[in-house]
Amino acid sequence: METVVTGKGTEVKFGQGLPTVMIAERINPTGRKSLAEELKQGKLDIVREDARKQTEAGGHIIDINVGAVGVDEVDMLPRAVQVVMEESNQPICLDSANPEALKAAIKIYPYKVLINSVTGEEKSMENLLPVVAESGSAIICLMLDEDGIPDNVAKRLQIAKKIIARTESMGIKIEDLVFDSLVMTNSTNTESAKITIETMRQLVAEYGVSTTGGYSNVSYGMPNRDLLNIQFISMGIMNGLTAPITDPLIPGLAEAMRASDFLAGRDAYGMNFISSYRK
Ligand code: THG
Repeated sequence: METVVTGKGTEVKFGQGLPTVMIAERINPTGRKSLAEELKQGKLDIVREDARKQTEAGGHIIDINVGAVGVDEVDMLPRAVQVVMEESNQPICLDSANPEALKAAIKIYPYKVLINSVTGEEKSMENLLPVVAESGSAIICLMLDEDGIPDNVAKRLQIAKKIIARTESMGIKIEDLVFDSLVMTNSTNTESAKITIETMRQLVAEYGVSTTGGYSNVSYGMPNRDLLNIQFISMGIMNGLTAPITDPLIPGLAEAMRASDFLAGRDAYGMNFISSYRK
């Protein structure tokens, strides 16, 4: 099973057994005052620069999140998409909780997009799944529902199964679903990272689906976040993580991911690993 998204002349494929793909997370004003300020003023210079830098650093899919207080996402998300398309041929991931903003952005993107995200909430599925079915997009599925984020593996899996059943009944292909088993900071609950990985492992064992997650969330509130993020992504890769949402500018991350792909049997004969050390 392969998930495919596209940009101008570019096709990005990911899935179980395939090399891990990076969804580049930097276009996101959360925790970034300068970007939040710029977006509020209707400017997109940082967005443009981040699209370029992340593409150069090997980001495969560019996540675009313009959600901040004082920003009209219905206006700004399509404008940000336009700017990212000018700087990069990589496919994009539309990161918004606003269905109208997602629809407006999908309308102007002429390739196959990854939508971020639907949840197991009735309202969310009603709003977004018809859009996915109609536009032929792929979509990230968060394993939470009306009761919030479950603190255990079984409930998260139950929500994933509900989404699979619903999408199947609507003719949405399972390879267009990318499951997020929910990454929380491990600083407030040291079982948190383990629950995320165990949920993913069990879902992959049963369905062979593609997976993602905001892997940088794991290190909030901790020193040496880059180290924690790299380690957690590596652990994810051995357990079926196919496309983490992360910062491609983290020094050593791309190398660590290639090492993990090789060790997890996702890089036949180590060809990618070896060729990255040839001149
Ligand atoms: N799942 C899905 N989508 C997501 C998330 C998820 N999208 C948003 C988020 N979580 C993933 N993206 C980020 C982006 C940035 C950071 C973490 C996750 C981050 N930023 C630094 C901070 O806030 O301290 C600032 C970085 C900088 O200034 O350079 O940590 O879980 N589907």
